[in-house]
Amino acid sequence: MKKILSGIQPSGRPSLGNYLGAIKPQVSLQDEADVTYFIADLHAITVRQDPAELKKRTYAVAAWYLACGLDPEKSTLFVQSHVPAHAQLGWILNTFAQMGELERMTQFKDKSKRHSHNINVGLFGYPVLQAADILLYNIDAVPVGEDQKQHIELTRDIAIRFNNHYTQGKEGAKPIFVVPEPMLPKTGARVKDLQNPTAKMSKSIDGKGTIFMEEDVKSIAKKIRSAVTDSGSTVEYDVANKPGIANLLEIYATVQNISIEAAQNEFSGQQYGAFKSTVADAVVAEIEPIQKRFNELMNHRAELDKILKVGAEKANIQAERTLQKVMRKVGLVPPAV
Ligand code: ATP
Ligand code: LTN
Repeated sequence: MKKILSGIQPSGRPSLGNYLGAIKPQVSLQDEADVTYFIADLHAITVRQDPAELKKRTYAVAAWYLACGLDPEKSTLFVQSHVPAHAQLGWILNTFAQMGELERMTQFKDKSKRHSHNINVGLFGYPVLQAADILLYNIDAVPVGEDQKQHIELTRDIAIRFNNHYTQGKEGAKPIFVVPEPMLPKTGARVKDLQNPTAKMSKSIDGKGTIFMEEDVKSIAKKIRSAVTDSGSTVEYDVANKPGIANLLEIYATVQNISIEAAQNEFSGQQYGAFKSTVADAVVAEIEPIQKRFNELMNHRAELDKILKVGAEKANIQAERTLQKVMRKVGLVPPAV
């Protein structure tokens, strides 16, 4: 079975874009692969966080994935800081990452601009910790958005460099790390802002164009019914000329698990008003039960703690195994057992 892993930063409230573009497809992978998801709290602190908020968001990410159907029996879900090997391998890999290559990382350049008062060493080394996250678990594929491709490339470079260093000239020596592939979303639901349908729906814009997963369903329906469309009257999938309608068709198709073509056929001859109401009802029907499960889980922290503990125990076993192997290769004396 293919081994898949991804990390989710516990920042902000998830939007419908995060759900349709990341959470839903990632959860569905559990039926075809051995999946591991973790909450990247150590990555989150590379920009200043409010401690109480960080704690709440960490639980919330776990609760969203579980509410969306992630099955802790089939998959592994844990908090990054609960598995010390991430930070430990991260340190060792720092010695295999070059300043020059980290300086070229687009995310580092962007974040240094946005947080110019706090360009800390952790922010610079962020991609090395990400490499450790992945390489600890012999991962084949990493489902990520386009923006993370560069980090996966770097992970591959570090893995190959490390493997070569410790196997070169050694007849029959096996590579230490599995070299992972990035896995870009197949269906590629790119949800657009409902008020500005040529821009992506972004969780950092709190307006009428963004739907938050936590939002009251009445408000969700209202936002969809007042989505910007165009002066025409036919429900057609035409991204260039009818971006608002195309966005709603994409949202509908993804929610219903049908093709865009099938969605378009369903609405042929319908008025925009009726179309938007049907999309609103479908989104609410999908989100409402998820919200209910989310709220239940958030009110039962002990339950969440238990699931995350089991997840960290599973992760620790594999992570420790890789860390010990790496320590031996490097020449660090492993602690006696
Ligand atoms: P921000 O708007 O603050 O930049 P974001 O909403 O893009 O944040 P991220 O934390 O960067 O959120 O992304 C988390 C995941 O959600 C990524 O895999 C990203 O590709 C996906 N995602 C985010 N927005 C959308 C969207 N509008 N449509 C589809 N997928 C999205
Ligand atoms: N950098 C990623 C989050 C992340 C991650 C990972 C993703 C941290 N560690 C390991 C995949 C694999 C982000 O900002 N989305």
